[in-house]
Amino acid sequence: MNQPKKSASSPDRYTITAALPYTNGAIHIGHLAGVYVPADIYARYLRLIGKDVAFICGSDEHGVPITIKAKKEGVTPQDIVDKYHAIIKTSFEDFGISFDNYSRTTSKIHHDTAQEFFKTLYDKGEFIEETTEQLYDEEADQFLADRFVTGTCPKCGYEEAYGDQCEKCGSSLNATDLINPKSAISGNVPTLKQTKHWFLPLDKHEAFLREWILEGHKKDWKPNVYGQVKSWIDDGLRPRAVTRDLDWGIPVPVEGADGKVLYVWFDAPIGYISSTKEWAERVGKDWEPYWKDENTKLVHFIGKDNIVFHCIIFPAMLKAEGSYILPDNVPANEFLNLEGNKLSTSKNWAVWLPEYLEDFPNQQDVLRYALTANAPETKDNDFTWKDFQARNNNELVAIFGNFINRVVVLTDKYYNGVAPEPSDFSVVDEETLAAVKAYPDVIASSIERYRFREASQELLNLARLGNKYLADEEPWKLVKTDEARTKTIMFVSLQIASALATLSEPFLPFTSDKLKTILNIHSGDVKNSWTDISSKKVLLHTGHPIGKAELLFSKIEDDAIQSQLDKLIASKLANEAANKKVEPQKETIAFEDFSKLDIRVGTILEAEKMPKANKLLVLKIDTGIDIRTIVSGIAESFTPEEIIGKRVTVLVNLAPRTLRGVESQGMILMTESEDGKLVFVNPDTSSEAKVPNGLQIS
Ligand code: B3M
Ligand code: ZN
Repeated sequence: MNQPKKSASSPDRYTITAALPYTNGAIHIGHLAGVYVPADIYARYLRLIGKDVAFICGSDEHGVPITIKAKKEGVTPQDIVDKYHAIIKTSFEDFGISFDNYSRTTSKIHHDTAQEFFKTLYDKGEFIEETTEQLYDEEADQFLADRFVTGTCPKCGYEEAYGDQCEKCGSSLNATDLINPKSAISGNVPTLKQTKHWFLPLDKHEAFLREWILEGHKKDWKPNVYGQVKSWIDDGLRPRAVTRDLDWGIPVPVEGADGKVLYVWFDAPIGYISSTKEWAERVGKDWEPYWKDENTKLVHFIGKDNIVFHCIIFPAMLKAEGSYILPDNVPANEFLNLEGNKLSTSKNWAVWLPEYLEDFPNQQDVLRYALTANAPETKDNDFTWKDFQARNNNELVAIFGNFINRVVVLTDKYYNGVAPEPSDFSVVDEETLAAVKAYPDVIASSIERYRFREASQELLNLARLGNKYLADEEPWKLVKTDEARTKTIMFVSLQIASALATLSEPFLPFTSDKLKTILNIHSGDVKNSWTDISSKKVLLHTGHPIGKAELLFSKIEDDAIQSQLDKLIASKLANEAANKKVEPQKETIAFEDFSKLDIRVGTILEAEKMPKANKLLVLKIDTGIDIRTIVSGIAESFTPEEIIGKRVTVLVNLAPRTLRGVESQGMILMTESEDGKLVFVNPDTSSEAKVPNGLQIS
């Protein structure tokens, strides 16, 4: 088959993929904000404008983290993936992520598809077969690659880089690149052992990647994505092993590959293809156009740590295979932090979706909205519970919900819930209706440029417009004096409410649904598409009956927010306690040794910084026997001013030592507090008594 050509016109068919989550834990807000909510907004929007969409995802069930977790818990990797696949799939359904198919990479269709793909490249001679020395853990009797090995990143010096990638600088690595490698299984220093593998020669595809991305997508790819890709290509691409010596994964389908499986990053992106096949089979479609027709637009939604795999390795695989289209865009997001700290599964610094739903039942849209309005689109961003509360109370409740509620309540009260007949439109009415008609294009333009934050704010602006219109026109005052004018105002307001019901769907699918039910526009001739809002004269006709008011959003009180913050603090403390490294007690000493110490209470008379030394203070101490100089290494914890006059405990018979040319005649006793701060061993300040020689211990 020939490499398909790229079409410039707006396509009718879209294949939208969202990164396949690793099946070793639940989904948290970082995943939702970075990948799944933006992908879902995009897919829902495209369906609303009538495009043919395949929105594809599934569980990534191979890879080292899963086997490590299984080992730790004493269960099989299959047990782990079965458990988390179910949890993750439910979370996506709960949050309205509208995948057309959610598959898993342990499925037969995926194993077959991935093996076939490998076999095609193998038969075409697209791999280099090579025996090289790889890291090996003698004790565990196992080769170490990917997350089985950590060490220092050769690019940025980060000390906990993995064998396939540095999470600090994003570089993709080979395990043997790591400086000071250490086995994640035993902690041992690995040895080297020969083994045969198949390599994809990325260097061979460099020219194509350069032309396709660096020249072809300079303008339309996000700067963060383009910049990362450019720096990798400029660094020079090297062959990359696509097989591993492991027993969990997809067997390498060629002779002489016993005990070897496909590298997880080789099989996982093929998961997009196999999941599309599974979907097509289920709904009776042909999968191939979704991956091979030049009129299909392929878009990968991912987090920034997956850029290299989606922009370099997978496209090189697709190109080498020859019959596939390439992604049109890879709108990767940056990372979301939580209350100022990096989200972390191992430190339990996260908001997990199942827990969120327990604490905020039926409030999926609030989280979707807060994460979209504050999405890490161009830089890392922080999620705070205060912001979440403000987005809900000040925007969803006070603006969107309030507008809808007033329209529905007043229509019910004045007209028994039936849309009234308007008379002449005023200039304001005409302007308002014209403004409403402009919104679909404004929001669409933001969505099509992957600016979901901006799009969500435009949606809110439409609700603002409605609120302002009602506040300015005051139908509740006019109803007593001008019946005709009141009807017109309510008619216009109902048009705005109707537009909101449709335009909110990509962002707030549950709310949109509820609103359509309230407005009774679920079906029939009043069901409006995205484009109808601009083109139809009337969205909701005179005489159309609507339902009763129902609150779309409710206020979130301070105590609900406080309890989330308390939860986070509790998990931080638990984590610190679990990781606390207490120095073991030193060797026992004899009383005779201790009694040699001459410890007295002194007073600091003077203190100044030692020139050119960050840590040292030069002190003048009144020891009760004399006034002497002591050099103390406490300058990073105390300023001279704050310790002058302080009573301190002094070891006076320590042999003098010269530090930076100053003779130090003794030592101030210090220790560390529970939280690791340097503190004085304080004499009892109420007593003027000198601590006797040898300290009375009884
Ligand atoms: N499983 C990595 C991740 O969750 C990964 C994505 C695969 S997409 C083909 O970060
Ligand atoms: Zn690095």
